[in-house]
Amino acid sequence: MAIYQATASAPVNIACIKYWGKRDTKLILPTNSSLSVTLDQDHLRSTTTSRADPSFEKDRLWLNGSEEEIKDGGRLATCIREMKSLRREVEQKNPNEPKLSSFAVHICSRNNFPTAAGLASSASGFAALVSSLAALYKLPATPSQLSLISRQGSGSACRSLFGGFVAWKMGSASDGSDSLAVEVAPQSHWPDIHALICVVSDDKKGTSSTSGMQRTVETSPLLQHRIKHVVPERMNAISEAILAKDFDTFARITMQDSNQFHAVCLDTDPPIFYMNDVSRAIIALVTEYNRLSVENGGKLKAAYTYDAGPNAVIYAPKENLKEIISMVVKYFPQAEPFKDPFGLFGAQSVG
Ligand code: 2P0
Repeated sequence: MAIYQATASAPVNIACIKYWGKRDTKLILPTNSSLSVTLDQDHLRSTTTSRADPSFEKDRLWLNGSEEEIKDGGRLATCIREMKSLRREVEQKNPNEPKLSSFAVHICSRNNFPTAAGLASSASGFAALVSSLAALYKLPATPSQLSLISRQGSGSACRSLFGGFVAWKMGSASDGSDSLAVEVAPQSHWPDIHALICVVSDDKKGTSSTSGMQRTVETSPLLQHRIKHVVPERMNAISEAILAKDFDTFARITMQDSNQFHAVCLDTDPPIFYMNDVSRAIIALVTEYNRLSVENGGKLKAAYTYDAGPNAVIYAPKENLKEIISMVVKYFPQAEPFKDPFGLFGAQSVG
């Protein structure tokens, strides 16, 4: 008997221009475009296996070994439904193809990084889920087409369909058909850029991104300014900086955008705080490190960025990484060197 099964992986991505706010919460359409760097496929990633079988009674999903409920009309159900609908098109065109779209699927997903590290896993998770179903269903879809579906699982997941430097174009269509991810440049274009992840705290965050961003949309005047007057220019400028491999501009914009995202959180009513004192101390350290370089006629050497939590991601050219790690360990002496399967690319516990 034939076995219909496929496995795919997708890495975590870390935004330089932050997505924060939806104009359509059901279709997950953002209030601004965003841009991220997808980490290396060998490092932090989700791996998902999907299997279709006529004996399965219903769609089921296991995440890191525990079964998750697939709620009717929820994000998981939407992604699976959309993928089955693309499969149906394949079957209509090729009547010899097995009718996998009529079978239930069992999906098993694992992250190769500890969930306790406090790193967002929904981006890699939904990207891997959609990629594994695309492989199972032998879909002719491009990564951008698949990003339209992973976006409906979790907004940031659309960017993990590509490696390297990726933009999520917010689009303008009300059905979401042009709100998709595109490649700005592959990782091979600028392999010198590395990401150092500093795990400040592995506590679960107080305000989820999904609810936090909508409270910001409803209450923050600063978000309106950001959407109209800040992000469009930054998207162009950082894309140009990436294409020109201009780390100074890339770093400046990345830090400015992280700061504005957290300012917008503070401007929310009631305010949302994601960074803590250790996060702010790392900002001070990177700022001082850059200041010394610039004062000596050099350029920016590192860029911090923070998502919806206290953990720092530091982007830097490879030549600066050793210096940055020893600085972090020196100023945060409780830092335990992370058991680092990733070489220089991994995490450092500093909290
Ligand atoms: C980002 N974040 O661009 C921003 C920066 C957090 C801060 O994408 O509701 O988990 O699932 O679409 O994708 C977090 O938002 O939210 C996020 P949903 P998601 O990476």
